[in-house]
Amino acid sequence: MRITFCCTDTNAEPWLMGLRQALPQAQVELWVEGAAPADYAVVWAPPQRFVDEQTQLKAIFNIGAGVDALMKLQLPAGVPVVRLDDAGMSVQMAEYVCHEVIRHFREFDLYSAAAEAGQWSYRKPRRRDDFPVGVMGLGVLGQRVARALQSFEFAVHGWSRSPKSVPGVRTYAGPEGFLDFLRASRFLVCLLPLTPQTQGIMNHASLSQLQPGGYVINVARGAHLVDADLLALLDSGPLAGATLDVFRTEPLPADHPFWAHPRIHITPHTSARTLRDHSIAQIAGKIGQLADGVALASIAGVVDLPMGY
Ligand code: NDP
Ligand code: OXD
Repeated sequence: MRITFCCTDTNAEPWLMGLRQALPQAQVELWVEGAAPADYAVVWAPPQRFVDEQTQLKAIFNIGAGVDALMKLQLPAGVPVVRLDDAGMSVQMAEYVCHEVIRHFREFDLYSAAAEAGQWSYRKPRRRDDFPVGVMGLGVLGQRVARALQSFEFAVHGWSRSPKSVPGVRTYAGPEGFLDFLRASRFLVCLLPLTPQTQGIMNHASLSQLQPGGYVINVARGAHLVDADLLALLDSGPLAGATLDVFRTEPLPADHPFWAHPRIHITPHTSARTLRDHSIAQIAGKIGQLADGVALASIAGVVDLPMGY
């Protein structure tokens, strides 16, 4: 069995070593132009040339949860794409989102500023009920985040494409449920895949529907957000702040207004990192299953190509 590895912006060597250890029967090689055809590919944002050349693939494994970079390519018909299914990311995402929700709700930035000024000053406690959280996307990561927020007794609302039942979460689905979902939310957490339907979904019209003092947390993809609309709503008043982990251009350009905005918190696409060991174990397990003839339908993380996620 041959496995080809083609991951942009990734230190290949430890992945190659890990895959070789996990699949000793396989020949695992870094892709170079003109390489021999492989049975399986392990990729992150490969070039079109890669898929054009690798014509005998039985499956493509993406070393991330989001497949938007792959969906921009002309993929060969009939070759399944398998994305990471959690692989240690959901707990990181839960930590990150809870941290940001609690930091804002408890006004910890103001306490830090007071401490820096040597002031011992109390703030009036805010009512948790006034800070309902809306989670857009109730998949692997969204549901984990919703569960974590519930443990801090926040009211959690969730929105997905198809109707979902998630214990303790008030759920909404499809375009018809979107307005009610937004109106029920003060925090808005984006955990949607980037598809033609979700591109630019956080814009002036949608963000204006959040409850007063709305707070945006984007941990999905930069293109979900219309940057200028967020800035306008922060500066004109209805939105209180935003935490952004993902951007239309990454790294975020030095002259982007987000950097200097006093109510925008920025992290460098780090809310849930791909954990190499977890990911290799998951991918190797699935390659083993496919090689043993296990049906694709029973493998978690197979992408619905027409849906784009
Ligand atoms: P899933 O595929 O498990 O979940 C996606 C959810 O979004 C599903 O609930 C789905 O609905 C919903 N959805 C999709 N399209 C629509 C739509 N048009 N309208 C409403 N809801 C929609 O993905 P994950 O939870 O694993 O990951 C989500 C995203 O998080 C990834 O695509 C990636 O971009 C991002 N990510 C970011 C990371 C970071 O470090 N910042 C790390 C990892 C992932 P339904 O349930 O009906 O299918
Ligand atoms: C992912 C990411 O999609 O890290 O996994 O953004």
